[in-house]
Amino acid sequence: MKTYKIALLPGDGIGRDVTDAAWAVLGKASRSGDFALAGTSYPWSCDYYLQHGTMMPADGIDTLKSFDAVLLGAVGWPAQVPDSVSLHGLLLPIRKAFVQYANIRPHRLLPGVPGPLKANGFDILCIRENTEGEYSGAGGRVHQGADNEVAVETSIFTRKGVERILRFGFEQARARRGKLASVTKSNAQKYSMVFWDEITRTLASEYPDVEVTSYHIDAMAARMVMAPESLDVLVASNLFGDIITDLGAAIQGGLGFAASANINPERSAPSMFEPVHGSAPDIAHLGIANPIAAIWSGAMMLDHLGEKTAANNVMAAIEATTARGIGAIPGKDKTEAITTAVLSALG
Ligand code: GGG
Repeated sequence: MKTYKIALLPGDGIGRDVTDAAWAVLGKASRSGDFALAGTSYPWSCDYYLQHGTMMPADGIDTLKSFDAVLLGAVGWPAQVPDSVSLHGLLLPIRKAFVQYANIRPHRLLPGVPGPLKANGFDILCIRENTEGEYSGAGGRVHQGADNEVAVETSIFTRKGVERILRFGFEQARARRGKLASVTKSNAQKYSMVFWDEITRTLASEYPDVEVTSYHIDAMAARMVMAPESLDVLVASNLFGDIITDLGAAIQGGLGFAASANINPERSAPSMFEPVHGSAPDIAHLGIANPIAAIWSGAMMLDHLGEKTAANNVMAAIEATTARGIGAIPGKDKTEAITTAVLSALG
């Protein structure tokens, strides 16, 4: 029997609540499949930072290398550690070190979930460039505290980075409904985003079966609200992808439903799976966080590991649960009740 080694990084706040829930569901899914999951949990988080001065140990990346996948909860506890420190100390270094350049975020309405829009027939796959762009971490500050203080943050777009994420998007569009929306702001950002548009046009000639449209990020935000059903696959830079996927989460009923996968498509290193939401300190450990986004992220992990039947079973159990109204309305059901319902729907 195949055993997959999974590194569990519950992180902060509700990350811990939802990772426990997802792990219970994945455990049951594996027991009915022909495989096992061996989890090792690491306490890397803002608590860890307060004790050690770093979000993870110096050999943290080396430690994770030996795993088949990473399942992460959430990162951040802004009352104690600035968000920029926690994000750049854990989540971003893992994505970069493991070349998880494709952040995949599916947005669709689960059965029973009352979305905020009238037009509910949508099924969008957002693909966010995950290793460079606006989150490259290149920049600096000078004259700190003085009147002439300056902060500079440079977005880095490489031909290799842009080409590979767009190619990934084209392949996803080809496997879905054949429509790719490339999202930039190339009227205002005349170097990086024009570069992105040029590469999109070049690659489009290799994918004549894919209908490509370029949108500016502001127009895309409006389209996602006004006509989400017109969209299929979206590809965007790190920052734009981060923003439009919170919008995607909102139109699918809330962040509690938004799953994500940080994929290394070449499989040269582990991929990482995490709900889109953050640590939500205001509701941490109250037992009211919706675990569906984390469980769905776990299903994406099973799919990536090649356990398609188990992944489909978990998705079917999530859908059966929300169809019964359990976990469908944000804030209505407890974490435990939703988890129990998904577990029992798994059979
Ligand atoms: N679930 C992961 C998490 O904590 N996300 C919070 C966040 O701010 N993420 C930023 C990002 O995805 O780049």
